[in-house]
Formats: sequence, structure tokens, C-alpha cells
Amino acid sequence: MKIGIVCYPTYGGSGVIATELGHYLAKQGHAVHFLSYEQPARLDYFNENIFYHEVNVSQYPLFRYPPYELALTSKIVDLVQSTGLDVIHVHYAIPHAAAAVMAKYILKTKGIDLPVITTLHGTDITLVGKDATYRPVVTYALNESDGITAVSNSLRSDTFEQFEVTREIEVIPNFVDFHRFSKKPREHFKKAIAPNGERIVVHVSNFRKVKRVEDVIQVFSRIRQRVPSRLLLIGDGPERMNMERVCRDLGICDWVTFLGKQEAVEEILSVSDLFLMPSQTESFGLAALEAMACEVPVVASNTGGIPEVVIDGRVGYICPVGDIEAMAEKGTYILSDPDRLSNFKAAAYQHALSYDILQVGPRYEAYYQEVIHKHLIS
Ligand code: GMT
Repeated sequence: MKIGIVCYPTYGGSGVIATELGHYLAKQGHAVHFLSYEQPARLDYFNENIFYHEVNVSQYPLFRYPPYELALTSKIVDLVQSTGLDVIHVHYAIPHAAAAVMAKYILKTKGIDLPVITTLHGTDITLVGKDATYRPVVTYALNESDGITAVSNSLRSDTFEQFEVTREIEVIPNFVDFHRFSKKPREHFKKAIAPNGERIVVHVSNFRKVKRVEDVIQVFSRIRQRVPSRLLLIGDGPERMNMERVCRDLGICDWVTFLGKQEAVEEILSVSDLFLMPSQTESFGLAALEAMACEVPVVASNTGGIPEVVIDGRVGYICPVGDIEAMAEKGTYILSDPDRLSNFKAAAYQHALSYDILQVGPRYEAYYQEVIHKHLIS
């Protein structure tokens, strides 16, 4: 197949999933054409089946808001005419689904059929998408897509509850590439971070309000009172200064390290003992899955799609959103007994195996075939 993938190029989950899926599809022999405004972060090695097309938005003094959607639409139209894509798969509805649908109708006037598949990732529905600013366009773009997927049952339900969507939504969960993620712990690295054998607690995110990163610090400071431990924070974002202030207020700066944005999160996860994800809402929680793939148990909030991924009491625990005492208690319980910690680690890894890209990737391929087939006979 010839597949077009539209995604955000950033380290965020939707871009990561889109790029890893593209790598997988290319390995299966499909030609994969990426479209984005910048080279996606994980599009970091050569494959003869992968092509990258940068979307450039021309500037004009009149444009206070450069029209990216229009540039993307034109790029899709152009690409389809020159390569004959079989399907275009957009990740994150805003604005990608609307652009792809517009391209589809432009191509129709030229006698070309282009099936559009939209994958919903989270805030494109639960936060940004449902805002009145975008809702009519998102609703239209979803109904005019030829296929829709959501990364969890929870996100599928949210979409039906919050939008008048008339077509079926296929749930295809996120995944991990175990070639990348099951790195063996590097003992010398662990020693450098925790010289006295402390437990390593970790959090990865873009430090936005929705991640409740202050709770990460509060939970860690309580765990630390009972289990010698250190906190590693990976990522950056608008809440960082606030997090640093909370660390100062709690007097725990010596045990908290801000590592900034990291390419190889798997290297840090592989030496970690506990992952904290106290998010306000999370349609899936890819970072938690990646942690489990590195044998790291998770304490997370009971929200959105998290309970589908983090099996309570087996691979970690889920607690009510904002309940820092409960999270600290569960974290302490996991970390305070070496045998118990080993059991949680093993269970986390076993559970993550069911999200191997080698299992989930074929579901996308089958879905493409199904949508293309339905489109041909309609
Ligand atoms: O929706 C976002 O905040 C951005 C998005 C992303 O691009 O990082 O994250 C969402 O998609 C991820 C990949 O499917 C999911 O793992 C995240 O749970 C989801 N984030 C939220 O729902 C807040």
C-alpha cells in the first residue's frame, strides 16, 4: 500500500505513535509518506520506504494567522496526484482531519478517490475539540472521514458523548516497539543517579496543567519520607517553574533532578523503579505504557483510558485524581519491599507485551484494507 501519514512532529504521544506506526508499516513493505511542518522527532533513521514531505506555510503581511490547514490541504492534493496514495491517515483531529477531508473533495473534482482515516488521540476530543471554537469543524471532519479510530474505549465513548458522530469508531490501542523499549538497565548509570541504592521515581510529560505535575512532586515528597528515593523529571513545559518552586518550598531540591527533554527516554526508564502519572485526564497514557515496557510499575490517576492500560493492583495502582495521599501510599507500598517491587516490575513488563507493535500494527493494516475496500464499493 501507499500510505500518507499526517502528524505533529513533536515528542507528544500522537506524533510518537504516528511515527512508530510509519516505521512499522515501512518494514512491512508499504510506502509511507509523512506530512508535517517539521521532521517528526522519531523519524530519526533511514528507511527506503519512508518519505518525508514538509508543509511550508508562505508568509504574507496580511496573515496574522498563517493558514497551515490550507497549506497542508494543498500538499496532500499534490502528493496524491504525484504518488497515488491509497489512503491518508491523520493523527490528531485538529486541524489534520479537516485538511484531509478538504483534500479528499478537491481530489474528487479531479476524478481521484482518497479514503481518509482519522485517529483520535485525546485532547483533540476531550479538551480542545469540544470547545465551541472548533466543535462544528471537528464534527464535520469526523463524519466525512472514511474511518475513525480512537486509542481507547474511553476516548471512543467520550467522542460519541460529546460529538454527533454518525459513523463507527474502531478502538486500536497505542503500542510500543520492544526493539526500542526493552533496554536492559545500565547499572553504572543507575549508580550515578542513585549512589546509595535509592529507589528511582520518574515522570515524563510536557509539564502542562492537564498532567498535574505539582502532584508528582507532592507524591514524591511523601514517598521519600518513608523510602530513600530520588525523582527524575523528563520533559519541559509551562508548569516547570511552578514545579521548581514547589520543590524549594518542600525542601526536596537535592533529591529531584530536572532532566529536560530527552530523546532516549527508554534509557532513563530502564533504571527506574516507579512511574507517576497523576494526570487530570489522559485518553490512554502512552508514557505509562512505555514505562511498563521498561519494567517500571505505575501509580496513576483513575481517569480516561488509564484504567484500560494500568491494571490496578497488578502492574501498579490507580487512585482518584488529585488524591496525593493515596498515590504516595501506593507508591511507598510498591517500593518498600524488594520482592514486591520485583513482582510488580515483572507484571508490568508482561502486561506491556500485549501492546507490542507486532500485535497492534497488523490491526492498522487490516483497518486500512477494510476502509479502502468499503470506499471502493461505495
Ligand atoms: O492530547 C494531547 O494532549 C496530546 C496527545 C499528544 O499528542 O501527546 O496526547 C494524547 O495522545 C497520546 C497518544 O495517543 C495519549 O497517550 C495521551 O493520553 C493523550 N493525552 C491526553 O489525553 C491528555
